[in-house]
Amino acid sequence: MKTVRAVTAMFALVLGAGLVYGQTGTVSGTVKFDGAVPSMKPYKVTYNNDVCGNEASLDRLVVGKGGGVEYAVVYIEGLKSKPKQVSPAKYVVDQKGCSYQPHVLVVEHGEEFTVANMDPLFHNVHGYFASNNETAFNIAEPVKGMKAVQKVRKPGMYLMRCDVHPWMNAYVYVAGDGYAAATDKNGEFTLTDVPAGKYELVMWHEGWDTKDVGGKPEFSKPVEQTQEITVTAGKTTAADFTLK
Ligand SMILES: [Cu+2]
Repeated sequence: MKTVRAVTAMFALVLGAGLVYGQTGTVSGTVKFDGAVPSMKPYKVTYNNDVCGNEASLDRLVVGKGGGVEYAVVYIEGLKSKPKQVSPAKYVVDQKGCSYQPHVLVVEHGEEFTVANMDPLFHNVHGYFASNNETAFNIAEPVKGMKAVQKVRKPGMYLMRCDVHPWMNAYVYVAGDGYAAATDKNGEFTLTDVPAGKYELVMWHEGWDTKDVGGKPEFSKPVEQTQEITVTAGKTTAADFTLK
């Protein structure tokens, strides 16, 4: 076992491409909801019910066992780009049953992502810069099986909505430097290979208040929290956030 580790370490030294082995650490923690979780009213679907069902969840606040908040995005700002992974993940958002899956996607290094239509009906994927609500992209996907590849060069948060089904909403966070993660169903996140140093860690949550404006849900402002962290080489720094 020790030999394997030593060999792995040697390879990391050689393959690190300028990154000296041992000078990075991990940041890991949770986003939890404190107190009674507000109940989220489902959206009443009045057409395309055969595919979309009769009610749709807006997925604005998803809290699991123990209060863990899914779909928060945690990121570090102001780092140089993370070394590319050997085999980069494929980033895909499916439209299935008139819902985006996953609800929040983190795309690293400005890679492209794919939006796929798994439904036998027309979806129109309308992407907005979340910061100012201006259109970033607009893709019609009239047929089941259609896939559109999006290359987003500007890092930041994007909101996707469907022009046909107003309840459909999802977020894509394009992490320019690669140090970002979405929380899982336990509210947990992990950022790996972070160079040792002091940083501002940001937690972003979309916010959960909605207002019905002529049948289209309008969303409240996102919640953002920051904390200072110190990343130490070879260690894991704990960082927890609380929503209430
Ligand atoms: Cu749609």
